[in-house]
Amino acid sequence: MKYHNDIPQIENCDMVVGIPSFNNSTTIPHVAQTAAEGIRRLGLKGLIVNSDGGSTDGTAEAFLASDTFEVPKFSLRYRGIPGKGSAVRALFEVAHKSKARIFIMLDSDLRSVEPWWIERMARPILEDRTDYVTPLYLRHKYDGTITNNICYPLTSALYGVKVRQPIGGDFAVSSKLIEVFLSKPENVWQSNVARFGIDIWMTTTAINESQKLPVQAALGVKVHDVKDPGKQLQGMFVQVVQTLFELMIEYQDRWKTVSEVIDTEVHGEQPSQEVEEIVVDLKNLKEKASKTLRERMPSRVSLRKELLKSVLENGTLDAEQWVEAVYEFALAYRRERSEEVVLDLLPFYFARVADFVEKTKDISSVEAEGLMESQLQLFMQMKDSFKRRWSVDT
Ligand SMILES: Nc1nc2c(ncn2[C@@H]2O[C@H](COP(=O)(O)OP(=O)(O)OP(=O)(O)O)[C@@H](O)[C@H]2O)c(=O)[nH]1
Ligand SMILES: [Mg+2]
Repeated sequence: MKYHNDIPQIENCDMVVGIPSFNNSTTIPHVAQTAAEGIRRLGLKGLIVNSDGGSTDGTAEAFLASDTFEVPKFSLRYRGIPGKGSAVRALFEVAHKSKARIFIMLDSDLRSVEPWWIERMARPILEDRTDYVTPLYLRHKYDGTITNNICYPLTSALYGVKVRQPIGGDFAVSSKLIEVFLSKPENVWQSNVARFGIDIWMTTTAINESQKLPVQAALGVKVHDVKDPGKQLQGMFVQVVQTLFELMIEYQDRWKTVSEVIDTEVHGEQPSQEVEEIVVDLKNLKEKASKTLRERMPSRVSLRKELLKSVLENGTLDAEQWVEAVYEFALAYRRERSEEVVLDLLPFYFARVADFVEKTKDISSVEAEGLMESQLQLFMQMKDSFKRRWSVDT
């Protein structure tokens, strides 16, 4: 079947704000209204589009009923495999059709979005300084554990640009980069990119294929619907990490030439806001790490005994051991190209988070950021030997 979204006739405009959704009826009206106010303040001709996955709670209706004053809007039901990425792909098509200079993506469960976010994200593209803007949030030290332990340090170390929130969900993209995204082969949309892999795919593609560096927009705190890590995080972890590992294969000729990491420009001042407290059940997390490993001893990856022992006996893994494990799993993934390899990494990830929670229990979120930086340095230090092994490993 030829892929095709039912996109209505649309007039050309300057900016499209796209909102993917699945059962977000209580939060989406606020996101739509805020986006409209942001567009109005910029004085641009805008369009707000919801791409829904077949919500049963009246999300599309709630979106359409929201007050976006003079800014037009419509809601579409995307085609393709169910997932955030398929929803976003349809939004890329809308942006392309409308000839908008800027596409902005906002998550539909956002509570902390403000009208000024639109200007913050759009300005670097309006000024032709970049093709891609990532969010920079103030986050609690225990929030964003997939970002902190793998997406941020591995992406930065591999490709040489520090992007603190590569999978933050709120992005701005130039029309030129939208064309690059839409030119990718159809099979991309049969993979985890059609699900939660979309964010890391966009960011990695932007870093590698845009002539310009990304810019980060300071957006303050991110408040959104909280998920139950035990139930919902596993699927997301696999989808994100498998996509990341796939991209390592695709862009191997690029990351192999990179041996330094540079800072990424931040647009705007971070407002002074307090982050909400997050409580983690450390004992439970440690038990979960060792239990998951007992149930799933990795058979496709050769790991030093100390690493296994640390997870099995303590339910923790220090930063150095974690970096070693991640590189080892990346090599195994390249050999196997199987989701099973990524599932095998889960207990080590739980153990890494447990170790981080334990070591940072008495320090602030700002101080904990220092440990993330050291972890990034470890990814950089061990990259050389990883690269050598990648080159001989087939
Ligand atoms: N259309 C569509 N949208 C989705 C789907 N899954 C998620 N989304 C949207 O994608 C955005 C991000 O999803 P969330 O579930 O909030 O995930 P997240 O905030 O990245 O992840 P956490 O940090 O773990 O909460 C939201 O706007 C969702 O409504 C889907 O299957 N279809
Ligand atoms: Mg969310």
